[in-house]
Amino acid sequence: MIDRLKQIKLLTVEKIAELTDFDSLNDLKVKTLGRKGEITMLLRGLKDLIGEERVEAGKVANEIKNTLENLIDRKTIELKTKELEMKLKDERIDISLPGLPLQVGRKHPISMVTEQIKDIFIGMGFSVAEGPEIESDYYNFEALNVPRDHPARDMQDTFYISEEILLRTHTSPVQVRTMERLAPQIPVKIIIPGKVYRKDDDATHSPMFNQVEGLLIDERITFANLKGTLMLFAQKIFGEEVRVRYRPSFFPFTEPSAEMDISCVHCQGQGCRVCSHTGWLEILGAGMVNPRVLQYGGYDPEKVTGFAFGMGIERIAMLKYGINDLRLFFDNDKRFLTQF
Ligand code: 2NM
Repeated sequence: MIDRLKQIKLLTVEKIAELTDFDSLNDLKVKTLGRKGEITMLLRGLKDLIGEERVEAGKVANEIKNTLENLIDRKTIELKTKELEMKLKDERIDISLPGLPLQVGRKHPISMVTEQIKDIFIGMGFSVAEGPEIESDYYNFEALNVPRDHPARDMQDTFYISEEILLRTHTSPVQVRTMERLAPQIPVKIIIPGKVYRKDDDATHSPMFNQVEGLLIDERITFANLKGTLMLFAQKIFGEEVRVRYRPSFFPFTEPSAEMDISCVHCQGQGCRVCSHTGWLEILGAGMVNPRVLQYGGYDPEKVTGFAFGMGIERIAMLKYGINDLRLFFDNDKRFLTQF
């Protein structure tokens, strides 16, 4: 029996050394030391032995049992440690790996130019006012001296929500609302930036675009005040060297009305493709506020006068930055937007 025990010991020690996984080690433990294991079975045979041999065999069997148990315990720890090491290696997070770059947005060129225009007029003492983009027919047309049968009200040009409600075609309704709110206080000195809507859509017209309009009402405001203010504006936004000229024009809400041109920013007035060989570029409309509009706003045209003007921001931005296609503003292409 002792020989058999020693044989089992040798074989088991060898197997333990070879094992690489936890489950097989457990199997081996059960097969050798378990309730029906080889050593346990042999120990049961002890009762058939007698005297010295029985004592000796019992001693050897217990020694071997202890040795094997120790070996298996040590192997268990060894395998568990290895397993943990593998798991840690697998789950390791490489904190030195560069992260995904955060895409930081930029100010849109239209917002940049809007802010520049606002800054210039704020510098001349104007306040900034804003108002609704969904307007009534009254504020968008009626109070601005655009009568019922005026072509500007045509379904072709305007987005109607109902007979009376529409998307504003200019920011002028905000001027009227501001006059109503302030009258008869003077001065009224405001600019209104904002989105406006017209029902056309081609290479040079978008159904939504941005405008800045301005209004100054006070005692004895003249066309000379208009000219000086807008010339200063042109030189601040396009550069000191720019020249301006005024041409007569017509708007229902101003009388007299004019359009202001600047000397071509591309050829300095020599004549080129950009200015259609005239040397001049139209940049805004303006005029003395029509007395009827002053009355609609609650002001007495016998006591005060005013000037007003309006410009398209996309057009100013295109001329300032040499952009040749209006649609670039609305495409959201970062290659374009990151150039400013
Ligand atoms: C323009 C041209 C001329 C204008 C007039 C008014 C108001 F409300 F005071 F009558 N606001 N804006 C005006 C005048 C706008 O845009 C080309």
